[in-house]
Amino acid sequence: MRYAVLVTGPAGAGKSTFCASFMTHLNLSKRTGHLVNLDPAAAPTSFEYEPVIDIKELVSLEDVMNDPDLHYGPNGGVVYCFEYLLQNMDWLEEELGSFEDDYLIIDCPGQIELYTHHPFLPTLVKNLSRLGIRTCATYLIESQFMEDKYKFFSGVLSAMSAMVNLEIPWINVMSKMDLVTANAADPSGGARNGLRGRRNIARYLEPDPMLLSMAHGDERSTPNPRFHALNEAIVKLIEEHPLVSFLPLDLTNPDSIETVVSHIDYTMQYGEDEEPKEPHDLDGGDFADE
Ligand SMILES: Nc1nc2c(ncn2[C@@H]2O[C@H](COP(=O)(O)OP(=O)(O)O)[C@@H](O)[C@H]2O)c(=O)[nH]1
Ligand SMILES: [Mg+2]
Repeated sequence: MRYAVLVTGPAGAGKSTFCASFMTHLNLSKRTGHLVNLDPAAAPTSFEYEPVIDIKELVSLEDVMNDPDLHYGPNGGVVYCFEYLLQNMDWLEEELGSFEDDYLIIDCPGQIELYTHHPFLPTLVKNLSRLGIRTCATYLIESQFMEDKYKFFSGVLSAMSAMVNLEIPWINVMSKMDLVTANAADPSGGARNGLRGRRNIARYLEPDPMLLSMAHGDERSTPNPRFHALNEAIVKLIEEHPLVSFLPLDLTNPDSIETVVSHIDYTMQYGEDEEPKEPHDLDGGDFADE
């Protein structure tokens, strides 16, 4: 059985950093993971691990932007790269073909339109499942989103939008929790962030829609009364569809990585239908070299 974990989320959420920690964690657990880079704009030096498959070998943002016939800026250029990959799925299939019992960690690009309306991810997922690869997705939002209720809820809505577009198991992750832990220990930093203590953090990890309709006088952003009805409607939507909760990820804490990886394994039912090997080996009488 082959497995793939899509690491998704907005730009700067910590996807590539998480992919590297994920690889390290698998190595330390004597498991093998393979890194796949699908970000055509990834910096060449940003890889702690060399990807076994790299979209940049098919098409890179740099090449597209330097192509005098195309006239693309960075955003149009990235979208062009996705379209190009979609039209050349046989390339990906060929690259994937050489791996049998695998655990792929797929580092995705951060363009938000990919998660709201572009067919890139749904098509990618369809192709992975056609190839018999069991796939799940993680969606990372950085903990700084919790500093501002409105930014946070726009993050929740983007996660929901990405989720409903992909019919695969899905795990939301609140990344960079090391920054929150540091601030929570420092009372002035905590207050500056509007995050006072663990109880408040819990209300973000299991999003409490009431956060949105409550006015805090000391918040940096006070709600505009004109948006009251809209906020109420969003609160109702989130209450009626409690699809989104977040697993905290603190890369400075190995237990935290372990917890997130175990949720990923569980959601993909990793290893559940691997054949038990010992009985066969014993029957064959030759188990010395296994
Ligand atoms: N403090 C902290 N910074 C992080 C963490 N993960 C990533 N970063 C930083 O956030 C920035 C974006 O990270 P990157 O992994 O490139 O994000 P991507 O765009 O989602 O791939 C980089 O400067 C990282 O060093 C984290 O867990 N804690
Ligand atoms: Mg990245």
